Amino acid sequence: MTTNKYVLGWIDEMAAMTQPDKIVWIDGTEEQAEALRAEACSTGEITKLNEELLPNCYLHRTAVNDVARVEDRTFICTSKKEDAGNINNWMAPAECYAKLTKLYTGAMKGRTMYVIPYSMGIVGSPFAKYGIELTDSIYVVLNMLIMTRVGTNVLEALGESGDFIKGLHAKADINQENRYICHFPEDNTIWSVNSGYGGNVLLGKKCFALRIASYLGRKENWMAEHMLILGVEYPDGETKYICAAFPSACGKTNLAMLIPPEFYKKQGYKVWCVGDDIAWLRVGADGRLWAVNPENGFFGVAPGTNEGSNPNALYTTKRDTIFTNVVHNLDNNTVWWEGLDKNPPANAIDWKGNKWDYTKYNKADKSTCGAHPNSRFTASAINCPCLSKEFNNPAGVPVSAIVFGGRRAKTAPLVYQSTSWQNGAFVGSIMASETTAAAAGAVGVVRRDPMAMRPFVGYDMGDYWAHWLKMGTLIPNPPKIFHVNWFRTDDNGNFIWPGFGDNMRVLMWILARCEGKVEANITPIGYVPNAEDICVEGLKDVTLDTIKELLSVDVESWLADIDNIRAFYAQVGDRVPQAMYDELAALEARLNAAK
Ligand code: GTP
Ligand code: SPV
Ligand code: MN
Repeated sequence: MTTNKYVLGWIDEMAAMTQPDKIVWIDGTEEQAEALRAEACSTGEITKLNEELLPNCYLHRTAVNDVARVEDRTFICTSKKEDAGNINNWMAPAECYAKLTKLYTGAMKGRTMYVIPYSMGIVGSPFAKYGIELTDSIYVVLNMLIMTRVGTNVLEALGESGDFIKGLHAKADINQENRYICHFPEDNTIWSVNSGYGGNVLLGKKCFALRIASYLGRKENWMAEHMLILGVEYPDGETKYICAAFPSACGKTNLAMLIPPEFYKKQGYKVWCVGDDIAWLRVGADGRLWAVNPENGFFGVAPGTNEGSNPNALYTTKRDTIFTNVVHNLDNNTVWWEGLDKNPPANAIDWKGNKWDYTKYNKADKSTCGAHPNSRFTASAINCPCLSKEFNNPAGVPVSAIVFGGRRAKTAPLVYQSTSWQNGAFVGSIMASETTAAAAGAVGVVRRDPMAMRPFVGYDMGDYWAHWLKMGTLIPNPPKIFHVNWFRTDDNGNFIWPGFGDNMRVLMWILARCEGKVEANITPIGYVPNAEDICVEGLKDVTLDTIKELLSVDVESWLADIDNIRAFYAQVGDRVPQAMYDELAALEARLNAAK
């Protein structure tokens, strides 16, 4: 398939270590993919679903101990510890290579090593970066075929160059004690072992397109961010683009595919999805920031996806999709998850592979769920009904606004706008969110998650903030920066804001601000809308007073947060830019003045 000596030499070396029985090159053809699906079905690795109801769709269950990213087992292996920073786990490269070599040695005996040449971004475009993943999992191959651009054309585009990301994945025995997700940014290398789950093993995604890419972006003056990209088309046909960074399982896929409320639809507004998880951002020749989605599919959260919350995502999963850790409905050989509809299947298997009794389901007890809370669908971008026509544009789309957001029951208002790029970067640096099932560990605990990148920055967090500030000086016409929170709750713990499609109402205020078409109130934290400027037309339970409540800035709770932010900055350490401390001091002073 290639004569590239860097590729061939590296594969020889990895094969000598892992000792597969055979090596199969993935060429990107449908024939090969079909043969692999058949093989995986024959071994029970995947199950073919009802061809009439869900054509070309499959179900897979991962090991019970292997259902989410494992942040405590994820390492950034730079030669100097301080370059990985205090927020990342670090291991010396030599030590890590030695430790993992032991785990990889002979790990593919009796198995096949698949060689997946893939591109993040459109093959041949200036934005694109290439990778090769070696894996012993057909499930990984089938997912990578959906999530990235795979095939011989990648090898052709790579030519004889050694500029590619070397990814090695072995399932080994899925032993969580020996699970490691390790990044060697100085060697363009990723080693993953003892997992078979999503973000741990689809190495093009978080490992490459965020951790390694953020490291490269810092060196090359661009940005790799955990952001969705969407376009809002106005009735006159013009489209404005927004990037939004929310932590894992906090609403990126949902926002990226939103269907405008009736009120906007009637006027001719449309929303187009460019990406739902990762954005690569560069300064364009026109002085604006331009975004591409380096992925080719969606690895989306299944629970909660339904006809009301996200019909576009649901439609996208109706064909050519791999479902992971959802409920198997045995009556019609389809799938189900909590929040799909009100009819849980009576004859069903849960995500662990056991018979599932839906009558025992209790919302408050996650262990009674049929689908794992982090169960996912892997679906092709081309099957998405609201996919932007710019999806395959190698130049990307120009970004008008950057939006940060998280899950905050209190404190953060529905929306506010920063006062400058620097202040916006500060707003990103102090982001916080309640943890979700997307990563192993406790759920619902507020933690600081700067720019939604805490688990994904491939270097020191302070240096990452400095890079944000530097990018501000390199973009003559930068996007405006905002913060949103769809998750404020009332005293009974219910969400106050309806969210989902109605988030369009907030996006319209954001875009109006970008165009200087609407005034705002300056508060200690930034610009907050006049309540009348958030359109509530057609909303049942939301009045002007509700909006006022959602927009209120509680000075005391913000002040209470300042100490926590300061402690977090101290934890990030010496490389926190002075400008961030200046912004923090200025925020505190404004809050005190407003008391
Ligand atoms: P990753 O793929 O993990 O990076 O997550 P994501 O940010 O794409 O999250 P996603 O859109 O899949 O949302 C995850 C969860 O948030 C689901 O349970 C949704 O139902 C819920 N959610 C999304 N948008 C909203 C919203 O506007 N309001 C409320 N209340 N919940 C939402
Ligand atoms: C996330 O956790 O942010 C995801 C899913 O998008 S995973 O690919 O597993 O990281
Ligand atoms: Mn994500």
